[in-house]
Amino acid sequence: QGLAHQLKQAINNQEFFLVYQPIFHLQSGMITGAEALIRWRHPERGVLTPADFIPQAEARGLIVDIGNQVIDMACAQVRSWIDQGLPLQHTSINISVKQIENGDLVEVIQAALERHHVPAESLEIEVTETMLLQHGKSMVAQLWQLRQLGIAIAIDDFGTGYSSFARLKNLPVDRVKIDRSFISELERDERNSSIVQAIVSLAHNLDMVVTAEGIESHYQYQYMKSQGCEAGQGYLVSPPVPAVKFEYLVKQRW
Ligand code: G
Ligand code: G
Ligand code: MN
Ligand code: NA
Repeated sequence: QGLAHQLKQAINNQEFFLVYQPIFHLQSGMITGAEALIRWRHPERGVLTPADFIPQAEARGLIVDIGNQVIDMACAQVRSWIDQGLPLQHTSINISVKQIENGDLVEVIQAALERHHVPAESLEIEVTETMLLQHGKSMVAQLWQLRQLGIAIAIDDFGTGYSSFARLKNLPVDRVKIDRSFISELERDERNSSIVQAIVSLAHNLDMVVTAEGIESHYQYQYMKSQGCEAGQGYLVSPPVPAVKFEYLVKQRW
């Protein structure tokens, strides 16, 4: 049976689940946020990662249903973390451009927040820089609506899309996530340090906070901290993990 058919079954059988990667405050080392990342517990093939199925789900028009489940699962998890008293500032979810094109993203998110009694301020959405570059008025309008609800907006994979900061300043963006390709090359190529410095300083001038993705070494951690970058994410602290492991990590670094 084809993947599209299996994906439909997976939606009906709720075979998707979320893992969470810690986002840490570089100054204190505390975990202050999470990025929710989808996984598929495939009945025969085991656990699959987004690269194995997200492109097909997008091509077959199934990403909206899947994305709706992601929003619901993430809100349920955030509610549980609030109830446990975990000191998290934000949990972010990745949004596909198709979810925005579908037109009901604002309503879907608002309904999920209400269903789980989650304050909008606890949620962040991640859109890629490429999405922002390619899409027009309707997308920007929806982002403003989400921002008005209190949801934070992050630009994922920043630096790979060649967006101009002139354009960024007119968008409701709260956070820039520097793509991990720049972080991983920091030690090897001097020019990446300049790029990273420029991104941090321009983001700060636009009142945005910065997260460095893919921090794998102490050097990278210290370097980004010295540049005034607020937050980091990467294997140095933890890969994406199940919720229970995530809670343990938060408490360990509290
Ligand atoms: O966890 P992993 O490194 O395999 O994730 C790879 C990519 O898959 C992420 O960078 C992200 O862009 C995408 N992704 C992860 N979770 C989701 C999700 O829930 N929805 C969408 N649309 N993309 C996701
Ligand atoms: O594109 P997006 O930022 O949403 O992707 C997040 C994904 O990046 C995670 O799912 C994870 O698999 C991957 N990732 C996170 N931290 C690291 C890291 O330190 N090194 C590498 N190589 N990949 C990472
Ligand atoms: Mn992301
Ligand atoms: Na990224």
